[in-house]
Amino acid sequence: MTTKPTARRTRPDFWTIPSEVQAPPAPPPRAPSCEGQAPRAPQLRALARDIERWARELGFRGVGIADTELANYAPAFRDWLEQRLYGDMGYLARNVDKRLEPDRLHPGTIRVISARMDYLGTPPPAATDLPANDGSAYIARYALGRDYHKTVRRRLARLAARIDSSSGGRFRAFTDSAPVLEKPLGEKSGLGWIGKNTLLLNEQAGSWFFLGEIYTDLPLPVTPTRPQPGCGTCRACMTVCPTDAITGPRKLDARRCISYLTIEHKGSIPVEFREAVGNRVFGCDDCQIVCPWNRFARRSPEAEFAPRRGLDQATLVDLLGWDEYAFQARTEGMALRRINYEQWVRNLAVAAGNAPPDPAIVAALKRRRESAGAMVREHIDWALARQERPV
Ligand code: B12
Ligand code: SF4
Ligand code: SF4
Repeated sequence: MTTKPTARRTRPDFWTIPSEVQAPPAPPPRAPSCEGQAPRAPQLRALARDIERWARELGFRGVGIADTELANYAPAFRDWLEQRLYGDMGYLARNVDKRLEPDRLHPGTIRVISARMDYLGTPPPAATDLPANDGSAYIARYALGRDYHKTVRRRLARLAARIDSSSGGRFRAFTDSAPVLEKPLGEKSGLGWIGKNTLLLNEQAGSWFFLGEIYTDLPLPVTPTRPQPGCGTCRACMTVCPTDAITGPRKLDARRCISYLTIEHKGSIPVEFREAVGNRVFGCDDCQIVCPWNRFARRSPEAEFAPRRGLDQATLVDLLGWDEYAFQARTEGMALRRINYEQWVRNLAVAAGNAPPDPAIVAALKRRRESAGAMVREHIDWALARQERPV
């Protein structure tokens, strides 16, 4: 067993707790810990149980611990990169070794604690509740409330602080912010399986949840994994995908995915995909809406994920009415800020071109056209041509 000082250390500089986070109350004194020695197996088992309890108290609905061996996932990941299915997301092709070997990202890491936070801020949709071109604007459910990066990171930091004050060890918390293979790590830690739609899902909650991780050098016991029911013969997500982005089970051509086209992609949305984008103006949920396991999903108890400003009911005319100032003001603190105003109007224009003819949409498009740059203007012209075509 390696000997590790457990005396109070100065907090390592890689681990920053957001200023709004108060240090959690110190937990009650724990089982005897020999000063200056690494925790023993029974203590680590007790700690793993405590971690699960603390995580639940902090709003995580599932937590698991895995080792860092990701070699099984490497061929699929490298193959995906070699085929350049990541489009403009060049960051995915960088730091590959750090993704596949967690201790290269955070030296000393031997365990990863994965945690799941449910985000449905509206009642779970039925499999038939797909977005419709009826003049409404569809925003993916994960983005209707507060930016999850802030919420999940803050809670993970609190969880890490709690573990630290109880046990020592080194920690680093992530959510969607670093070269981390979150879904494979979640699968390894027993939080579910990676479905054919490439998302992590499980039989209790479906897939409407975020993932976050804490990397640590504590030799915590790994969560025993049990057989998962998996997707079986279902292919509903592959069939429903409007752009045929799921090119095989667990294989996503991101360049075709509406989530990529409306969020990650900065330039023009290729004309071949515009009709299929429908009224989805930020992200896409179709491959989750139809997933039979999402029948078991529940609304999230997190008030922070409740829809803001009625955005779950927004119309295209409402949103086209926002100038840049309104966009900045009304999306403050939300994941919608992942895109800029130019992308926002671009996406609205595509949705407007797919909406039934409506003079109010035409007028709103023309108003936005006055101040639009070349890329956005081309999308607006495409939309106007479709709105004004003879019936
Ligand atoms: C890049 C990215 C995207 C891209 C690409 C998506 C993708 N499927 O890769 C785009 C922009 C399209 C996207 C969209 C969405 N995303 Co996203 N995204 C990410 C990000 C940053 C990286 C994912 C990644 O590494 N992709 C690369 C591919 C190759 O990896 P992979 O799908 O995990 O593939 C592995 C497995 O499928 C497996 N595998 C495949 N075949 C085989 C075969 C064998 C034999 C084995 C062993 C393994 C195996 O190995 C592969 C390699 O690791 C993660 C956060 C993170 N850091 O992980 C969030 C993340 C995956 N996204 C998330 C969400 C919520 C979404 C959306 C639902 C948002 C929306 N509503 O619009 C959509 C869903 C679209 C979809 N069907 O995936 C959540 C998913 C939570 C969950 N329950 O799984 C994450 C985890 C963010 C978070 N912290 O919560 N996303
Ligand atoms: S998010 Fe939409 S476009 Fe992307 S894979 Fe799922 S159904 Fe297809
Ligand atoms: S829709 Fe079917 S195939 Fe797709 S992830 Fe859900 S269970 Fe798996």
